[in-house]
Amino acid sequence: FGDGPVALPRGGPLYLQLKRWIEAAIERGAIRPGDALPSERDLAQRADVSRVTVRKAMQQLVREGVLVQRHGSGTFVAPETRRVEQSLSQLTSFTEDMARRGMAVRAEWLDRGLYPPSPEETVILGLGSGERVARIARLRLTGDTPLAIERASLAAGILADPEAVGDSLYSHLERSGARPVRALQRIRAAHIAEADALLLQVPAGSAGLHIERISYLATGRVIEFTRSIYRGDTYDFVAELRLGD
Ligand code: 16G
Repeated sequence: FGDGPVALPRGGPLYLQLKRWIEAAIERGAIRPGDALPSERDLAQRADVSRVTVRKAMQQLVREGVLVQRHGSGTFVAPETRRVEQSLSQLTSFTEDMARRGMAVRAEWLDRGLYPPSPEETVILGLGSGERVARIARLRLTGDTPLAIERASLAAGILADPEAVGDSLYSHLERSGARPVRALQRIRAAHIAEADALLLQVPAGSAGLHIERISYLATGRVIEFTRSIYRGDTYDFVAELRLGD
């Protein structure tokens, strides 16, 4: 980043010129993830622009998740998040996926309990009349980094006590002889809405992947209906494709 004068790239409004200059400095590694940016006043002097211009450039970069602001201590380049590569051809659990990569996982419970089902849950899970639904909603993290929010619904006949689920839903199901063997998964692009963005620690409106999984027992019975939102900046879903007949 240096400490000499800042030569702004030409063209467009000043705050955008400064924004581009900061982005370029991050790109060439002159300032790294986690590093503090110079103060507003210092940057304004060096680039020969007003502090309002500096603030505007920084605010935009904070909204885009490139910079983070910590009250009282300044503005920093956002910490790098390691991307996770996730195969689309195997039915695995979050815990298993992360364990395979040597990443420690943690869950924060957002909700778990038995509820009267929504019409959608009744149809998808094939619930009998009067049967309740077990809902478990979790924020899934590795260390301090939130990766996804998962909201699973299961028939109460299968998961009578949602409180009994430990760290892994699939291990719990396995112990009760009800681990799914097949699943249909639908992935869609989504903007992360404000409440979820807060939990995932990304700016509201960031790119996310909305994933729906319906999984089945060997008998063909639907066991799980899960809606998840994964951070777009941390996940790559990968499938191997082969030439068909
Ligand atoms: C995966 C599944 C989710 C399942 C969970 C079980 C996706 C998008 N979702 O995260 O449907 O409920 O694994 O994980 O892959 P657990 O056994 O660690 O609780």
